[in-house]
Amino acid sequence: MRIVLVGPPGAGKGTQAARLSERLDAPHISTGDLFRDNMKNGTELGKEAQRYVDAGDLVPDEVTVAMVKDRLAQPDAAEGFLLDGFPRNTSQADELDKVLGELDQRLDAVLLFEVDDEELIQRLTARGRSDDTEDVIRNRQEVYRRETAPLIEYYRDLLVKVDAMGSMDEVTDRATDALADEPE
Ligand code: B4P
Repeated sequence: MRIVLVGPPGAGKGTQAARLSERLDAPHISTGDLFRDNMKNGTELGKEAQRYVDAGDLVPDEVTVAMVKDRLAQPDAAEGFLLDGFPRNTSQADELDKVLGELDQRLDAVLLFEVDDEELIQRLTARGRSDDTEDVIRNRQEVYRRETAPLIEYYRDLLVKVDAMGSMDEVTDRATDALADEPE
């Protein structure tokens, strides 16, 4: 299956994508992880991304889209994937449509993870990644509302809502059940 995961920062997209990747035997492709790997290894891409990630802003589309295109062209993504953190705005979604169209592929579902604002802050503060400081979290939430939330309308025909409150196991079960209920 070709699945996109959408949700506010801290909703558990990365957590659930890793688990669903095992259940569905499809690669987990996370733009956040790709940026963090590049930053750790000091690549040109990592240097370019660093200031945006540190501030909680979106990395420019041209950088992000090129990186995702390369990743989707790898052989392990040919039969399906879980795309975590991409697209994050409607112009990235248009680019994804184009890339998939060129490969004669299409998305099967867009999972939307829904969590209360208070719970989001608690999860991120407890994790304490370098971009999990209060100011940066607030900016990421604002960027989500402004840039990413419009994807809910964009993907209305593919949207599968998942209640992402509760334990990680409960959320994985709900997401798996919701996907199983989707028509082929
Ligand atoms: P991401 O890495 O995508 O960060 P995120 O949205 O905060 O994470 P996620 O929702 O996956 O939360 P997680 O599972 O980790 O992006 C980081 C930055 O990269 C962005 O700010 C941006 O700068 C850049 N970027 C990424 N994609 C981009 C794009 N397409 N375009 C431009 N820029 C881009 O969960 C959070 C915490 O909650 C964890 O500690 C987890 O253990 C915990 N948790 C999860 N589920 C839980 C549960 N059920 N109960 C309790 N805790 C739970």
